[in-house]
Amino acid sequence: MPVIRQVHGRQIYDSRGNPTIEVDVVLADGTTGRAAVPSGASTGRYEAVELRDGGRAFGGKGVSRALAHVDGEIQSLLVGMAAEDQAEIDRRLIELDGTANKSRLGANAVLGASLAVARAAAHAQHLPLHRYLAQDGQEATLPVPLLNVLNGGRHADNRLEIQEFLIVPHGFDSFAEALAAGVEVYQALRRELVLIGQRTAVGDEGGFAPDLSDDEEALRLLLQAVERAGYRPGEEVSLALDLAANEMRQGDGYRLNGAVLSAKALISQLADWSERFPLVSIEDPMDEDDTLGWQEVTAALGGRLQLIGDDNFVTSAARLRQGAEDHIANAILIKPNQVGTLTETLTTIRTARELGYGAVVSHRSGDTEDPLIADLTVATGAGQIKTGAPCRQERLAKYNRLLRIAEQVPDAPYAGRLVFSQGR
Ligand code: 2PG
Ligand code: MG
Repeated sequence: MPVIRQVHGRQIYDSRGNPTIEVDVVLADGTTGRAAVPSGASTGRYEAVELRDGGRAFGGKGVSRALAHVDGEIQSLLVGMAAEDQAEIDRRLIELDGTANKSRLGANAVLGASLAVARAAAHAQHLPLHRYLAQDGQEATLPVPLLNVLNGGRHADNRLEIQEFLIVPHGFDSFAEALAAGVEVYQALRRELVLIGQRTAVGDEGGFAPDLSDDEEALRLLLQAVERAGYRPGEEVSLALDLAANEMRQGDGYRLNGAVLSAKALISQLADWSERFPLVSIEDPMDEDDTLGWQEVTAALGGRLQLIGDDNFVTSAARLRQGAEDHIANAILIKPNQVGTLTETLTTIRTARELGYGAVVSHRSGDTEDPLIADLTVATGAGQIKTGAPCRQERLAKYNRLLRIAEQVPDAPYAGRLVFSQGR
């Protein structure tokens, strides 16, 4: 395998029009690998740190300091190393940074380099990235898409407190059929919104952002859209939520529909919804630091719903292990930029499997045309991907990439019935 000859970062712009980083890695024989870094809005306090410039330009979101690290220290470290030594490269990157949260070099700088190295190595081996990333013995699996079709919270300028209302087309035989169903439900939802005189403008993740004030009405609309599109709710298409409850926190409680609920009252509300709607999964039902609330919601609903930890686990294997000890959640959201290297991301997915936790690979609300998480999801057999509505090309880049991958691995199973048995 040819060694790394050059590492170069450039400023590009993400789907919200904020600067972000793209990195090119060039090997001695001219083979290249490129990767771009996404960026969140409802970020967890424990995430690895994006290095931003501060100051006036781009509202402080410039990335010139992070880029200087890519072309400087990171390039000096990586030149001469073998691109296929991913684990060693990531170990050295972590060491070079020297902080617990990658705040010196910036997790954006480190992740861009880490991912671009993997792409270069895959190209050098003439393998599609999902094949190159496949871990020993891990069979490719096409994931269930969790499509965020109604946006609220920090992702839209409406009154919905809950950040994401998702549809989950699990009851199908292939990824292509499942995605097609997701697309049809999305279009049916648009027609429903027009009928009730709501706007059909979309939020950051391509979901509609109608000016509803009642979060339950959003669930009703989703259910109606599933039915109008001709699918059986709960059997073919189910529903999911991401509360992103950090953002709903008010004092000791949670803001919902103009009231402030205790954790207990919020859990009753979620339990009630899970009986009246075909809900299969709830992400971040509690604040990242509300361990007690998390324990209560897991005890109450963890037996029948997937409960995903995002802001509390931040793709960290150590935080996930702690969560398992505390009996919190039964699944983890996987966002490579929350942790900062590819190797740590893979380790966390493996840890989830060992602990019997589900793993849902995820985009960020600010994302790019880079579809890398599609390959990551297939390669690791994670079984679920959350990458927005079937709208806005930075979201479709991932879904479309999965359609192409599905043709390359015709024998790979679709995870739908494996992950969600009927209604779970
Ligand atoms: C989330 C993500 C992605 P953000 O909360 O799960 O949907 O949002 O990237 O803003 O953290
Ligand atoms: Mg989330």
